[in-house]
Amino acid sequence: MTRRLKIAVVVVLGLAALTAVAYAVVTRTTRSWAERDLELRAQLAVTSARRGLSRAWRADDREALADVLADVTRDIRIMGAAACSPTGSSVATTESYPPSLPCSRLASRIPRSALGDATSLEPLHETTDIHGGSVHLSALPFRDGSSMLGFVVLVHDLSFVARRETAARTLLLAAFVVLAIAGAFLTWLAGRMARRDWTRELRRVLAGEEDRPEYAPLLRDVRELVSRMVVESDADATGGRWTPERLRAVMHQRMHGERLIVLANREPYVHQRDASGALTVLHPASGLVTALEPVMRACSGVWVAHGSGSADRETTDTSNRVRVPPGEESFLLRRVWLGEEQEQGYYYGFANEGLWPLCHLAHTRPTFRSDDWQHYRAVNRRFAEAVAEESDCDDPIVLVQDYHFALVPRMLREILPRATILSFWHIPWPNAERFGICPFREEILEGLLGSSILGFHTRQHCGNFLDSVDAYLESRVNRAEQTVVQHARETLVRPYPISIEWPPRLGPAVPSPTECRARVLDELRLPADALIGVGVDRLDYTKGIEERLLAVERLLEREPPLVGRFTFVQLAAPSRTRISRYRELDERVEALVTRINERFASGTYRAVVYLREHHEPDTVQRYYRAADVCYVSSLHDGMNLVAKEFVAARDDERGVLVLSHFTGAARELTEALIVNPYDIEEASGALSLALRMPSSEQALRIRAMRELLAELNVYRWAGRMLLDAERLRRRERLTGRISTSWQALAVER
Ligand code: ADQ
Repeated sequence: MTRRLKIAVVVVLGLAALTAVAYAVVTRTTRSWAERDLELRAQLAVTSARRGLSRAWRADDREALADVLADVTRDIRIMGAAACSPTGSSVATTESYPPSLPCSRLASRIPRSALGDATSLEPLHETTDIHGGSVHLSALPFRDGSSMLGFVVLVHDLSFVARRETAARTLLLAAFVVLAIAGAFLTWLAGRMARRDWTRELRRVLAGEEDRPEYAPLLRDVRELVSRMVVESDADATGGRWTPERLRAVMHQRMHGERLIVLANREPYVHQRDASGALTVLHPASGLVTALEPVMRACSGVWVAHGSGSADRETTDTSNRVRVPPGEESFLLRRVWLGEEQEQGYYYGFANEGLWPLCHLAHTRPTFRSDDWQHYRAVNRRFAEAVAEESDCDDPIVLVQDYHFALVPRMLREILPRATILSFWHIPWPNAERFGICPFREEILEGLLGSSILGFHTRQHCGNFLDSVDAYLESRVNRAEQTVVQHARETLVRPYPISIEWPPRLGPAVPSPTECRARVLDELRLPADALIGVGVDRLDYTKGIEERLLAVERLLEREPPLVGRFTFVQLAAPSRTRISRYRELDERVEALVTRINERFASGTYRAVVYLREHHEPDTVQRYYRAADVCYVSSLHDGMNLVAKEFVAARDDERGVLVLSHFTGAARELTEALIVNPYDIEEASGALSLALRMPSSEQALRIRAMRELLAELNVYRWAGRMLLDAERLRRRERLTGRISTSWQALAVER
């Protein structure tokens, strides 16, 4: 049944019920009015015939009495009348008086006072049925002075009441039909007029002739849709899905082949010397690197990052540069060196003990120290200068990445006022109230507003940022356009949900899912029919690793047959271990794993296999491809690329993703089993469901998610930002609005 039909049925049923109620009320009221009317009429008829009745009754002249009664019954509604003695014997009746209502029957029902004597009779009025019809009878005591002669009975025909009721019912129904038609017509008319007015208003607002705040959300959606359509139409121009080739073409055709400069704290390749002294290259466990590295391979350019590896210095040239990826060498990595104290204050202190917990709702208190802030500022300036050194023109395109560099956009704009600065905040942005607890909030906001475009994963994070600017800065926030104007310069604030490369770069080195499974079973000494769950994370308190393990424990508790058969493998790369909160998490996870394993121990069986170390991409892929279920349980996460990587790894269309509602990914991967990670019962239920899910359903879900990832890949993420930047550059060039104020500001300094 369609929604409209349902509404119509409900309305009709409602009207019918209303009519039935109204009908019952009207019938009852008409009847009681008619009865009351008859009682009064009976009283009146007897009173007017009182003299004749008294005379004939006293004289015991029954014939005369019958005549008087016959006079009374001349009223056509009175069927008959009778005069009865107090004891119930008939004194006189009219011819038409119904014999089924003898005086004797009525006498016993006439109410009397407690005295019970003949002087105490009281009137009786009632409606009764005779010969299939309804009559109303009134038995009225009749006295002559102080002596009670008896009672006079008047029987009224009630068929006129039935006729009145029928008339009232017909009238009521007609009134309802007329009202319903009139009501429907008026509603339709009002709706049409309202729609016409609304459309006119909306057109005026869209044309910019009127400013109506209540239309702001709608306008924002329309504008975003239009800009998305423009991007999509650009897509058609160069063709289909976003690929590395298409991204490269955008750079060459639209950005005139200008080289891209990426600034990120983490470098994509870390050179290390292992214990034996051999040189190794490590791929860091970082969502940012996972996303940005394919973009750089496609576009080339230079990646500016902190050189953190033990062999980083010896592998760079005199300008602190090295070509990467090893063997491919498609872009440059420029390393910036930081002293121990600087790294401590800027990276561990301000970025990871201050901003990280500030932006994640994961119950860890942010710590802000002014020393850390000084280091953060100094290091941001250092990186801004390094980016400027890497720039070979005065209007480079710079991609500033993440919360480590909130001040860089403004610093860079002071050095290069014409630069196109695209900043992306990889973690959530908190609401204004929470952001307000940061003692350096104004400087951070001002820093970010040096960007041409500022991107977040979700619309909600964009909204939170605009609210924060509104609350703490002197600036003009345009919510409809999603822009902020400060120092006569505009920053676009937009959602660009990040993703992974597609097609996934599994490469020949990664064996088939069957081989991966066989290898994992062998490595972990598991039986052939084992069920495998997997979790892959940096060891971070935002990832909900403890909650995940508790859900595994609960699963085994509620489903004992899984004990000995289900094993959960947790890959956890140690992260930020110089921070006490991370060391504490490390200990707690270790203790939890031990407790769960002891609880379900039998023979060599371990419920949880905890692989606490960094793993190279091949190993991570092997576990993704071997697993029956992957559980991503973040308590709060910008996007979470592990969820997307798992789906990408399953080209066999098997495996189930259980995904926390609090990740950006949950908005896109809706075919995953979405759970609240805090709700251990719900999460363990989802794990159980995942392990029992038929392979046909697994395939349907994974296929749908893979199709989505093929469309919304990281090349599209970068492409959309670059196309927006290109439009901005074109507009600025055309209108000559390259900020003079910033130039002036730069000269002043
Ligand atoms: P991260 O917090 O790093 O990213 P995520 O997006 O899940 O989180 O990426 C983690 C990456 O590290 C994945 O590529 C994963 O394969 C890898 N990894 C995890 N554990 C590993 C291990 N033990 N060994 C080796 N590799 C491991 C931040 C934000 C996210 C956002 C990304 C990208 O916190 O919300 O999705 O940036 O914007």
